[in-house]
Amino acid sequence: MVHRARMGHPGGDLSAADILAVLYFHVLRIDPARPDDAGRDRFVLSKGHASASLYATLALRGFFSEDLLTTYMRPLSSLNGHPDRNKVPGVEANTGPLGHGLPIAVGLALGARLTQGTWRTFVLTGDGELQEGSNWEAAMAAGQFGLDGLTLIVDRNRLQQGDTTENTVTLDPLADRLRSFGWAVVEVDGHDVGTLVATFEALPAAAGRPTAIVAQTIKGRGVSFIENRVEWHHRVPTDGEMALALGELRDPS
Ligand SMILES: Cc1ncc(C[n+]2csc(CCOP(=O)(O)OP(=O)(O)O)c2C)c(N)n1
Ligand SMILES: [Mg+2]
Repeated sequence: MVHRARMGHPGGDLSAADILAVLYFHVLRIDPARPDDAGRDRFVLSKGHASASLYATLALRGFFSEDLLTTYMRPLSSLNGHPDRNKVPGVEANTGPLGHGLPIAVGLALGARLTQGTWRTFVLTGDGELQEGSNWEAAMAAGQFGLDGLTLIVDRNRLQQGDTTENTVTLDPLADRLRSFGWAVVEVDGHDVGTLVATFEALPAAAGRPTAIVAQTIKGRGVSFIENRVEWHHRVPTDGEMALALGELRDPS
């Protein structure tokens, strides 16, 4: 999709892909035929620049035709660079400006409690994204309200747009920081599907607390020359790189 559009964020797409697959194919109680069902689990992709990953997942899960993916970021396509809930079935919140998904998710989780709703709320943020202060205000509120229907997944790939997170604004000790805000925190390999499944099945990690899953990931996961390379935050593959990348993704050996 990124190759065709000549735009996008392949590094962040690939680091989140395994998490999205586990969520949409194993965890979320959703029905692609009824994307607005009142009782559905809510998932907010806060790192909205990984829209290609979300759209591919939604299409494979049956929310819309895979053919639509070829229109990614074309003028008048519903598949914009940043997801729009008014245009794309299955998209829960308009995101892209970083730092807003967790505040929205806190509201959704609190809404479930206030209306006796049965839905659970999940939100995926980047790690660099956590440098936005709005996240910490929301994290404080979630801890205060004891929102154990809320799960934050942090895509902890240790890279942001131009450098490592730790060279920019240090996030560590991230797990301890979240714990000090009242969260139960689990640290996992964000590409180990078995571990991710077991972690989601054991939610909430502690009764009466929101859960944060700090998912250790590799930006650009699955393509050797993209993995851990900061420039691939928003580089576009050449035709040759595209063929190499697809070859590696099809045959990881
Ligand atoms: C408020 C805001 N500032 C800047 C940007 C531009 N931007 C898009 S992605 C990105 C880096 C995000 O890094 P991270 O959260 O670590 O995401 P990932 O590594 O998973 O791609 C930036 C600065 C933005 N989308 N929103
Ligand atoms: Mg990152």
